[in-house]
Amino acid sequence: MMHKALRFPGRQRRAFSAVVDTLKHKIQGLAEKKAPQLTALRKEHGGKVLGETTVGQCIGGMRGITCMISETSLLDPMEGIRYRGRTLQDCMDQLPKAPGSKIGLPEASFWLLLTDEIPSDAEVKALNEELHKRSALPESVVKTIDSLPKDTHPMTQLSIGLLALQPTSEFGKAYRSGTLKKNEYWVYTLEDALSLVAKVPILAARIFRNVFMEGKHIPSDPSMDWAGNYAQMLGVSDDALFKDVTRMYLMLHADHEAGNVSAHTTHLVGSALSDPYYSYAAGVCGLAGPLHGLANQECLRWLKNTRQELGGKEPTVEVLTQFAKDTLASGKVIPGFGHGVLRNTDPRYVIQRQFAQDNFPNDPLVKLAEVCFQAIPPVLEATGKVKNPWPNVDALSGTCMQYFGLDQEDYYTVIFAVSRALGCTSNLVWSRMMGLPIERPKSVTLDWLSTKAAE
Ligand code: CMX
Repeated sequence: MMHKALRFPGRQRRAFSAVVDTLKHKIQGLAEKKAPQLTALRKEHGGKVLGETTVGQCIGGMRGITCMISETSLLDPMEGIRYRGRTLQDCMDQLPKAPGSKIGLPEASFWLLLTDEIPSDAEVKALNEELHKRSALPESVVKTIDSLPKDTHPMTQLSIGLLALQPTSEFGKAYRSGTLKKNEYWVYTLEDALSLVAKVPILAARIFRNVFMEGKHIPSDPSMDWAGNYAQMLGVSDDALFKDVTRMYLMLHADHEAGNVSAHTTHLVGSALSDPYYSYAAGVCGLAGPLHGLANQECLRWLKNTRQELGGKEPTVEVLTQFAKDTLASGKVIPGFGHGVLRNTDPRYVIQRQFAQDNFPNDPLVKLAEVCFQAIPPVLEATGKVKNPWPNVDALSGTCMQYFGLDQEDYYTVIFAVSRALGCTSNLVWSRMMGLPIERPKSVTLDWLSTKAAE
């Protein structure tokens, strides 16, 4: 059931600022428009077959099985992701921007994912002010993070930090109080989503400065936009373009429908009514896998190793072809290439490539990545098994960051996670709004499959 005509609880109403009220009314207004659609789908078309599940899909990671709802974005194999129907280039063009910047603000994409509306400049400003108000980390969380051994991987630290924040969950507290009604779940989920999004860059910057900058921290600047402030807290470059590259990174990685590992994990854990901190901490653990988000770390490592082996020689397609073949022969994947759904060059790669070409085309790693773009797809195609030999989002994100001095590749997936918080938490709000139930797909044994296959 899509929850409609919700009267916002009085005590919550007093606590919310005007911008949160605006967000709630926009989300609720959209939900009311969609409610008849959801009801009709459930009641009149619940038995409609969407496709057959094959033995191959059951063994093969459930590829292509349509079995989940994500309202925030939709992925087309050839065109790439659309946030609420807008391509990423539309988002770059249409979303409000920081003064002097050409990049659509990621926090504006958060608004878009939540409401299906491009926010006005004033709405984004108000949202930023609200996020700043919610951004302080409790002392207990600061202590937890500061006490971690510096060789703990930054992604491990991030998931620990998110779990350390869990006791602040408004959803968790309200649920425990025993008075929370089902049609109020989404309001408290939104409350947590906003606080989590507000705090995650502060937490992520603290981890960076603890691990790589001897624990010397840079205070948050409440006059700045969400991503620009994160960039200045990282403190690796005063170049205004570093803020832009961070904004671009955070806008492009925000959402990729709900079937990928991090989004699906967040969605699955949230379906048990675990609060957004539990759910997204789990999603971050999934993002930390080398076949998913960690590929950006692996990709830069691969490029750096390749450059070292080149020993100052100009990279050529022939040499890179051989390096790619050697990687495959050693049993490893080539990071930054291939995709579970996309069958074309990832538009997120295309936008980053354009940014690099416009701003620092002569950087040695950018030049190397360009040669990779020519050399690697034919090598992957020649294996005869890789379904998409083209570069994905992770092929260039690290290269763009290292140009500005952020060359600690072990940190790259944390930046991905700061961004993905936007999409994953927006999805949680909409899952609770739609009243989606606990997920429980069916698993079978090999013997069961063999019997079925023989029928
Ligand atoms: N290098 C080497 N082999 C690759 C490959 C790559 N970049 N991409 C796919 N393959 C291999 C697969 O490992 C698989 O081999 P086996 O049959 O021996 O197991 C075969 O080609 C078929 O795979 P596929 O159907 O084309 O791709 P999958 O849906 O199974 O996997 C992905 C998708 C992304 C995990 C895979 O392309 C890969 O490992 N890429 C490198 C890691 C990477 O960049 N991941 C980031 C993806 C984006 C993100 O989530 O952030």
